[in-house]
Amino acid sequence: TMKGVLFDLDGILTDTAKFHFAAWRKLAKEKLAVDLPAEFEQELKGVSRVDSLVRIMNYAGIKEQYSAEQIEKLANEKNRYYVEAISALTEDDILPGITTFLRELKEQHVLSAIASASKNAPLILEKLGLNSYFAAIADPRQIAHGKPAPDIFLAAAEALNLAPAECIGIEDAVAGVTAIKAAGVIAIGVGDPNELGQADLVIPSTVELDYGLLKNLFDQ
Ligand code: B16
Ligand code: MG
Repeated sequence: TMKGVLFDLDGILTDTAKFHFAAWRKLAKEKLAVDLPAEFEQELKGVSRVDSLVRIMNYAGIKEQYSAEQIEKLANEKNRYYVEAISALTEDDILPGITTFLRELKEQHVLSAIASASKNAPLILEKLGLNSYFAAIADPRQIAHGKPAPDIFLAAAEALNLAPAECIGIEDAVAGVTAIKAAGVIAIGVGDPNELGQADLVIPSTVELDYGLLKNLFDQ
């Protein structure tokens, strides 16, 4: 039986991608003299902070000009812009259907955990007022490889004391769906089926999420 649900955060519980991207755009423009095209937003979903910066530098062909320390410093700077932007988040920013779904899982004694690449996950959960629904938050600082590697989903299942095969993972990013499948977990993608085709089930939006849907998928 399904015993746990492993949640991505950005793009599943709340839509923070726009804040991440605005912070990267500001940093790129001000500190790197690089204009990021809108299409780049998609590419950075689920990708860790430093890896995102490296992607931006590679895109601009300037990666070789920066030391690891400078990269670290610039990444911290981006985070300051981002944290400022998300300080205004409230429960009104929870994506549609999520609170009802979390309540339902709790009633059914299915455990929920966070498997996010974001080091800001605890802060965001607190802002959204969703802390009490989660039995565990996997710590991205403790894992060797970010998404698309399976590490963060394996860590989230382990934090619930569950085997990966007892869980379902939910993601909005291509790198995230790849990570879920690599962990041996059943994957639900939220978004475009052409992009997230690797998932076991793709739904257009978070409103679709409910216990019955997950149970059917798990028992298939
Ligand atoms: P931070 P997720 C990811 O969160 C975001 O999608 C990605 O854009 C971001 O760079 C990454 O977290 C790291 O976030 O800078 O806050 O540590 O989608 O895995 O929940
Ligand atoms: Mg995401």
